[in-house]
Amino acid sequence: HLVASLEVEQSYIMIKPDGVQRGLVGEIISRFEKKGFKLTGLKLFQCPQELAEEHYKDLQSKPFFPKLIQYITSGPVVCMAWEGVGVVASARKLIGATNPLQAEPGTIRGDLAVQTGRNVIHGSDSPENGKREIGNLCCIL
Ligand code: 3AN
Repeated sequence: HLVASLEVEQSYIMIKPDGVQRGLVGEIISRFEKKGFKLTGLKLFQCPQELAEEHYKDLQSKPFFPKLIQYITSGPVVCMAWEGVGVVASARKLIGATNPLQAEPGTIRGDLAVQTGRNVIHGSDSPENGKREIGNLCCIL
């Protein structure tokens, strides 16, 4: 359970191919803007296989890993860096639970998604991973 810190942090937020395809980019950016976070990088990007595997390397041994890589590389994603006090934990709250059926109404996944395998958005799970993920994708931001 992530507790919001008082530090200025950066979170890597990525709108997945289903979110882009469904026209949810504006709606999602708007939620982060209205909350009060600062957008410090943004790019539409077609993720190559190798970078997708690096991004999700902690999930390599999971049975759904091949499907996850296939999904994330299936179309363009919107890569973003968002900055602010406690942004990592706060973004996770705005995003909601991994399984959209368990995500609370009012959250992005709770309002806009149904399936875990099509859950619209990614957000860093720690400030360290925020740095790592933005670093990995820095070439593209
Ligand atoms: P979150 O995205 O909420 O941080 P993680 O890091 O556990 O969740 O999982 C990363 C991604 O892997 C999820 N966003 C989802 O797309 C996929 N995933 C996680 N668990 C499952 C599952 N049981 N079946 C299919 N895909 C999954």
